[in-house]
Amino acid sequence: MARLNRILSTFTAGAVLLGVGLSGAIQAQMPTTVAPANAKVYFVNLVDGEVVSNPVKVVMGLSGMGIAPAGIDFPETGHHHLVIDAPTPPAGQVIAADERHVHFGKGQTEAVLQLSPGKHTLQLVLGDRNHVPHTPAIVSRVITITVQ
Ligand SMILES: [Cu+2]
Repeated sequence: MARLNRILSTFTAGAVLLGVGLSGAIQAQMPTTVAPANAKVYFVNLVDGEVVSNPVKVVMGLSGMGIAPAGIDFPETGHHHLVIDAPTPPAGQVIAADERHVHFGKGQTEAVLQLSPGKHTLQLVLGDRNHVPHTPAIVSRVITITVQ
């Protein structure tokens, strides 16, 4: 399986490089890591529409894959990213690192947030060792919470 993943990754990288060359696209495309089709990320302790208070605890769930710290090359693993009030990160690109895109590169599965009062959207996105979403992308549904 690991060997197949490597072959697929190499193929994808070649195809992407060709695409960049032809289109002159400015965005750097990264090779992506193949993920099992049944893998899922999900919010363990928050549901869509929930009303919460600060500090907001977020427990991040993963099934069908394992957690590995950023930088570790191991098949069928990744690390969590929490997207706050931002769209789903694009495929084939390094996930931004800013206040709206939080990386859990040590393999953390819980976070505690201070959010401004009002509505916020949250989404989980698994990233590979290079912080690039897998193929297919392992993303949770977008939930909206209200902070009192
Ligand atoms: Cu990351």
